[in-house]
Amino acid sequence: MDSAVFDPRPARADAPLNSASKHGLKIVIVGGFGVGKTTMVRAVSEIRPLDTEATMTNAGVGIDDPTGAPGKSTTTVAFDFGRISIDAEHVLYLFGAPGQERFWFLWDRLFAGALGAIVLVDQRRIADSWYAIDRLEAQRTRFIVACNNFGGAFRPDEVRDALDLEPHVPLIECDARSRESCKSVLISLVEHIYADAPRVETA
Ligand SMILES: Nc1nc2c(ncn2[C@@H]2O[C@H](COP(=O)(O)OP(=O)(O)OP(=O)(O)O)[C@@H](O)[C@H]2O)c(=O)[nH]1
Ligand SMILES: [Mg+2]
Repeated sequence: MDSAVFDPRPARADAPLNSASKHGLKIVIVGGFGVGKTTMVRAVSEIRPLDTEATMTNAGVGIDDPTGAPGKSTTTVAFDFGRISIDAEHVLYLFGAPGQERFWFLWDRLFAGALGAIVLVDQRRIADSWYAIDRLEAQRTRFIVACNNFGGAFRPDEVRDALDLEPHVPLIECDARSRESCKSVLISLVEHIYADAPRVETA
């Protein structure tokens, strides 16, 4: 086995859900085609994720737009699903959205009941992220923006301006291939949700 891709986690497909689990929290990873959504779910899930990758064939010519990620041969046609147990009672469920425009109608359904969302951005194709941000704002779903490391050269304030992000929305950098980096993104999202949540006054 290639040591660079060796995963020390034990048999992920066999990681059963803790029987004491009571609270499921849903997080959605969304963004344009080929920004790394499936890669992120795969990197951070404790179970072997469910994915719905289909080979991109000539049948998609003129319908799908593969130009943003020319080396990519498969695309998500429904969604990715992964899981992270936080403690004995709390579990995060991760849903990776499909990126091709013809599947965007699924996004609003995926956002339903979500605690929050991560908008993954490839700095070389910032405009591909506009629709995701638009939908999340329309749905009033809290989100953060994570710039995946494809080697873009813009400063964070330039990306923020290009996305017309509200000042309170965090913008961070990540590498969707790295489990540690994905964990940091999830922690940033949860911190943002916590900071942004209305406070309940206790007597
Ligand atoms: N250089 C670099 N490549 C990455 C990174 N993250 C993902 N990739 C690669 O980019 C490609 C796209 O990854 P996917 O995870 O399939 O992208 P996606 O957003 O799920 O794509 P769709 O579901 O088809 O929209 C894959 O070949 C990944 O290996 C990254 O951080 N840096
Ligand atoms: Mg995908």
